[in-house]
Amino acid sequence: MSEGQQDERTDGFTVPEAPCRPGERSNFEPWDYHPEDLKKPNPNTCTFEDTIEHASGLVRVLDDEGVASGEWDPKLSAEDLRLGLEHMCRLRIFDDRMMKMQRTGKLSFYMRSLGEEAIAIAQTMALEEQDWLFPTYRQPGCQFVRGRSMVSMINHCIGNVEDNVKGRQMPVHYTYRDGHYISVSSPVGTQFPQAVGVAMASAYKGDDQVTITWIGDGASAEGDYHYAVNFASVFKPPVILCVVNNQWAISTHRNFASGIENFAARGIPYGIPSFRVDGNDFLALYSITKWARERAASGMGATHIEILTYRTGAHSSSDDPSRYRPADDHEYWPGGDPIERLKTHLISIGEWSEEQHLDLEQKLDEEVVAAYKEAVTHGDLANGPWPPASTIFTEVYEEIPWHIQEQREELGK
Ligand SMILES: Cc1ncc(C[n+]2csc(CCOP(=O)(O)OP(=O)(O)O)c2C)c(N)n1
Ligand SMILES: [Mg+2]
Repeated sequence: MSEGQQDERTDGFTVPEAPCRPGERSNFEPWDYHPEDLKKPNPNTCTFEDTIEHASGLVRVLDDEGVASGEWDPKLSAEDLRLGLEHMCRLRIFDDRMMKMQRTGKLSFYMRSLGEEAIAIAQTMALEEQDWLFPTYRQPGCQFVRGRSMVSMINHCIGNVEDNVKGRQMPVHYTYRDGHYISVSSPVGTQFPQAVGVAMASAYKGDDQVTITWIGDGASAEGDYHYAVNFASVFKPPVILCVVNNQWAISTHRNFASGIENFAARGIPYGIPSFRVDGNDFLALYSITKWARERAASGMGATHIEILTYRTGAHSSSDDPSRYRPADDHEYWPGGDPIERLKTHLISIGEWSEEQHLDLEQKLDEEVVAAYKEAVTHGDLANGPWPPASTIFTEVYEEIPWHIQEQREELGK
């Protein structure tokens, strides 16, 4: 990708400038990465030196015409491919409806995964059921793969009496214990060191759980990222460290978060095998995650993965990206759209059709509408019922500290 605008250098330091601003023409350079370019190292012996090319290249399976090839092709069954497509479509349609709910005052806030659906879906499908997921707010899709009901997700977004976190979290900051999906944190980045710690505990206990975690390009500028990667480098626990480089951190371009364009390469000096993967290629994401899981499970330690993608939608329902980037920027992203790419692939191998796709979309839309109707039987945002105020004081501390107890008594709850 070329950096169009000039960084500003003042008083001996540099202030990065985004390559493209509203009204300008997007200038992503076309990708010259092909599925055959990068070999698959042996996960049980691979060292960081074996991945130097992978950290600066791009692991891909699907080419621009939807043809799968190369060593990273996971050779999934048509059934699994269709399931992946279904979950991605489910997430997109769910997001679309929920965003409309937010716009009509039925939810207070919302965040979509638009353009990034392949990440949570493919990567969770590539893991085992017992594995731990430490997501950001941009990977709610893991929960569909792990079987969470949509009604339960909507109950949380509304904050009604059936919200499993009883209104303590913002909407889309899900937690899903049965699916080993750890609570999304509003302060970004905290999940990275926590995930490494949990993976260390798994190694210590000798259990068979692998941990995966994601962090955004922006949040990877925080200390949390660097000390998590350092702990992973030293203790070599079974963890998969993913940096989702979607080009933006709200209105801040990714060039504010790293002095080098290549986020994957930051794992190399830590001695961790590091890969850059096409984040809109379902098959490549599945494959690299399977590889990293196998490596982790065999006691070889961490894998560091930069997932190269583009945040097609706004950061959240509170953001207006047309203020800071060209409105049609996503249309020029060289990785295209993850759903279209898997759909094209399935059609090209004779395992899907446009008609089936339309039927699927209709079925999923009905599923979302029915789930919303059921959720509001447990209370809506305007009228409740909501969790009782007394729950502010319960279920956080095992023993309530005196100052919280004092506040509770003051409130008379
Ligand atoms: C510690 C902390 N700092 C700032 C914020 C405000 N904030 C929320 S999301 C965000 C941008 C994160 O961007 P990135 O890490 O790239 O993730 P993305 O939203 O692109 O998935 C910021 C600055 C926060 N929630 N927590
Ligand atoms: Mg980002």
